[in-house]
Amino acid sequence: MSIENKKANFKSKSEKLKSYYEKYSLGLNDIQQLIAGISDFSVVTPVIGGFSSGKSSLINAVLSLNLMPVEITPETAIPTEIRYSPNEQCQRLTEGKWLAAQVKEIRENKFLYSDTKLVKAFLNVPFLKEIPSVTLVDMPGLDSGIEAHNRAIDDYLLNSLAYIITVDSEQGLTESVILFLKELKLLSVPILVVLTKTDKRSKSDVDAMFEDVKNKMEQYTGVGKFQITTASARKQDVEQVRKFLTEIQNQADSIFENAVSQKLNSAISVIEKYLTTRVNKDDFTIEEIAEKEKLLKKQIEELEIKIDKEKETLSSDIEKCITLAEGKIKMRLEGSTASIVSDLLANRDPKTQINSLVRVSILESIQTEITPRIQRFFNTVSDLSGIELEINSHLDSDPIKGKVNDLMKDSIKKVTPLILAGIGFAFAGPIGALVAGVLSVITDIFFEKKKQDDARRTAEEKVRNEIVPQVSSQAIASFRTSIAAHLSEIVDKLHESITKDKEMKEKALDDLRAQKNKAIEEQNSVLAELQEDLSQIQELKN
Ligand SMILES: Nc1nc2c(ncn2[C@@H]2O[C@H](COP(=O)(O)OP(=O)(O)O)[C@@H](O)[C@H]2O)c(=O)[nH]1
Ligand SMILES: [Mg+2]
Repeated sequence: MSIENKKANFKSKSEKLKSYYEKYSLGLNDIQQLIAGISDFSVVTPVIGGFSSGKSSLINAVLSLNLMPVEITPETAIPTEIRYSPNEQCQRLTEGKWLAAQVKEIRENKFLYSDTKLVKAFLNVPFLKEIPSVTLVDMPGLDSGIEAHNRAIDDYLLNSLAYIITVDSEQGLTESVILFLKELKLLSVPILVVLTKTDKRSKSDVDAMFEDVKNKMEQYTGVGKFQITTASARKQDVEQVRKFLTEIQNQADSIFENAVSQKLNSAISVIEKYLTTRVNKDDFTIEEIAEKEKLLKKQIEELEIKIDKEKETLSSDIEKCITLAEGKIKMRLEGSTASIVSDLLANRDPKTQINSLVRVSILESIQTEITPRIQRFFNTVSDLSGIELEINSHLDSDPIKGKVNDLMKDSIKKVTPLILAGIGFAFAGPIGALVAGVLSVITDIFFEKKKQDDARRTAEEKVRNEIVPQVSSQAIASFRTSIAAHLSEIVDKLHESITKDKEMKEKALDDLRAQKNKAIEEQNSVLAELQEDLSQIQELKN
């Protein structure tokens, strides 16, 4: 089945499910979100590499289209999403609003980065038509050194499902790309490394560079974690890149299906629970129902208290993780003193390097320490809710655990780039000033003859005694704030999801009582209808 058919299929199932939600007056939020996400789905694939490494030229060659401006200065590059649509149209995000744009304006690099943060081009060109579920993104250079660009890259870093990395075959892997690779190592997604501009070098030089980059990639991201190929935009030699994108298109199917069927099944289980409660409690007397309702309310109150207690444990656990993360950042920065010093001595701003070291440390801490603790919290809470709220034995084939797990994975995945982006931003100001200060001290000493050893020593001291401690403490402060804000968001979501479940049971009981009071003689036909709806809904399951 093609992905379009799958989308249509999921959409019609979800629409059907929605009509049942409406029929029984259940909240429509989740199901509406599910439906919207189905039509918008795309595998976002950014093209990432150093400034002038040939990203835009590669995209143009792959599309056989003169779309992206080439040879532009790093600070004018704007992230541009390119995707297939039968109806061509472009948009730009300017001062928070989406405005119409023209292909010509993109090509002529008419927008200013200062006010336009993102461009989207929906195009009808033959190759894009072959990869309708993939969104290519032309990114600013990794080493543009512009803080806002770092943030743009962060936004795509963990949200992307595939990556193309361009490496100039005349340059090889640069420091900024290596730093990025270390971040990528922690994710597992398809990666294609492209050695660009091969027409500029002899075949043997290209071969040697290919081996070198391949070995380094294996070292930084791991064997088997990437594909590598060569390309020349000038000679239109980009077949391997097209092949990679076509492979992504083929996988898009299963990526999409996984994500959507999980959500659809969890929406089904909500209404399933509601209808099952009504059907199974049908032979209860009105008094029995009232009693069950009372019990349920009491159990919900008790559960709230227990969840609050678990929240406290979680925040003290997270505090410990933050302390550990601070140690990690310090260690990483200290371990890189020599390379920060060499940046300073060469009068280069070490901010990109520092930023990336901090990001890697934080990402590692989120993945290896914070996530497992949140996981434990989620498990404990879902256990509590399972035991405490068990009303009737045939209700506890409860899919809540699976749902809680998905919810957690989903939340962490969404929140991580936000946390990382927040950190890059927070230490741009004061740390930027600190680094600039150190730079000027160093260059002053450095340019006095015979004082180069002094300069090195001074630089080392400044890095150890000023930059490392200040960067770590500031990064940690913003990490702490950021994690607190996002964590409460995640926890609230969990809370909501558990409460929703219980509310569903409450509502079922309530509606049931109303139904009893209304007309006992209508019972049989109502029951038949409920049972029919239930079996219809169960047939929607994947
Ligand atoms: N000879 C040759 N030059 C290329 C090729 N690809 C890009 N370039 C040149 O490299 C420079 C930077 O390319 P561009 O696509 O703007 O790089 P970006 O900054 O990574 O988007 C431009 O002068 C391009 O003409 C190629 O395949 N062969
Ligand atoms: Mg470019």
